[in-house]
Amino acid sequence: MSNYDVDAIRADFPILHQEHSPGKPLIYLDNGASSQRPEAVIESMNDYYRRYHANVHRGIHKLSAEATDAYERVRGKVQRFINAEREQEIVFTRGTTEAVNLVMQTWGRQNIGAGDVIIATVMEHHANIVPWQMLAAEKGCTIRYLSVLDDGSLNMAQLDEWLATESVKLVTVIHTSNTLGTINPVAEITRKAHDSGALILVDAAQSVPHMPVDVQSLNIDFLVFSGHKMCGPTGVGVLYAKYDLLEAMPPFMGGGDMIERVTLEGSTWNEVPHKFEAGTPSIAEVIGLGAAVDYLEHIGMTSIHEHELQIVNYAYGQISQMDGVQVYGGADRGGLISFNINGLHAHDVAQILDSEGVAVRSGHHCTQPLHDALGISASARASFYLYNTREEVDVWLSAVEKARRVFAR
Ligand code: 7TS
Repeated sequence: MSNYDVDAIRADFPILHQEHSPGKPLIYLDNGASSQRPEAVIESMNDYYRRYHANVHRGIHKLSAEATDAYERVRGKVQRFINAEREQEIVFTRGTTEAVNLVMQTWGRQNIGAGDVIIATVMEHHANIVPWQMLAAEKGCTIRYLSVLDDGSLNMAQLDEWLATESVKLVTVIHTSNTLGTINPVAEITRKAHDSGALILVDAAQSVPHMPVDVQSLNIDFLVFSGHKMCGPTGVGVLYAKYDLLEAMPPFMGGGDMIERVTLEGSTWNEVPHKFEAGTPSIAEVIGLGAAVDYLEHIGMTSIHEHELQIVNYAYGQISQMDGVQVYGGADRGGLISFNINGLHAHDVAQILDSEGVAVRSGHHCTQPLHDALGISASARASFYLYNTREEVDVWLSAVEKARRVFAR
């Protein structure tokens, strides 16, 4: 893309302008775990703390009104960002993990019982497996996991079969795999789930930060993501759910802010979405998330996605040619690559790359069942974002090549 100015984007991120060690620039390729923040996000939080910090939803005074306005404005920004129909469909959580647990403990407990089936996939992050396992232990429901084919795609024949033969209440799927990079066909999966009367929960932790996601055109029931993977702060995430679902769901946590009236005998609940936001929320973090949404929209999610595809297609083309290097997943992918070098543990690979200034994650990336299915215990992963460059990919590739030559047996 001619008008995508990666140098200008990099200039917005203070953390990127440092040397990892003398003579070696920092090359940050661990965006799947957490991205970096532009100055505008950091500054928005500073500004709140310096100028108008007060609690939200409880004060008449000026600072509290200003903080409440800023906090609630972000709900509208997030609504527009994912094209939700109503602002009230946006619930702020601490992150993706908390959002999945919220759905499990409220909608799940109310709607799923013994004999019911939840369809998930082998490539889910633990955050979208463990809560459902907890529900299954409590309710006696069953979880079935779609297997992953050699090209990194989901076994859609299993989906058809289980939807036709089982009492499926929920289909839940990772949108972009944080390990394989696969972008799953969420529109098709949603259509099939709905045709058989099931709802869908999409784990969008690795998609919303990287490409346009439109919950209305996809017709998604529940969608979850985290602020810290999309240039925002830690400690804030989003649950999107259709309004009628939120209305019917019981509260998640009890406490201040989520009530309408409390007596010693009992309580009634505040309206949606406040019913799900008990206690003082992460105010600065929500404000920072709003600045992150502004920042990403200013660049454009389509442009960011195209930039990442250029980077990852180049990177994949190069690394998949290297002898003695295993790459997981297919050629068609979002902006990340998990790999192993024969004869080296992934942690050693990450350490060697770190000594070259290149930050990658190693381990199981919270996808142990997927690693089991791949027959490995760990992998190294380079995950790209809007500020990464082809030159950085080249440094990563030569560090991988060096590790392979010098250390692999
Ligand atoms: N779902 C997916 C797809 C993820 O990639 C992650 C975090 C989560 C859920 C959990 O998000 P959290 O913000 O609630 O922690 N993934 C990773 C990763 O790939 N490496 O470190 C964290």
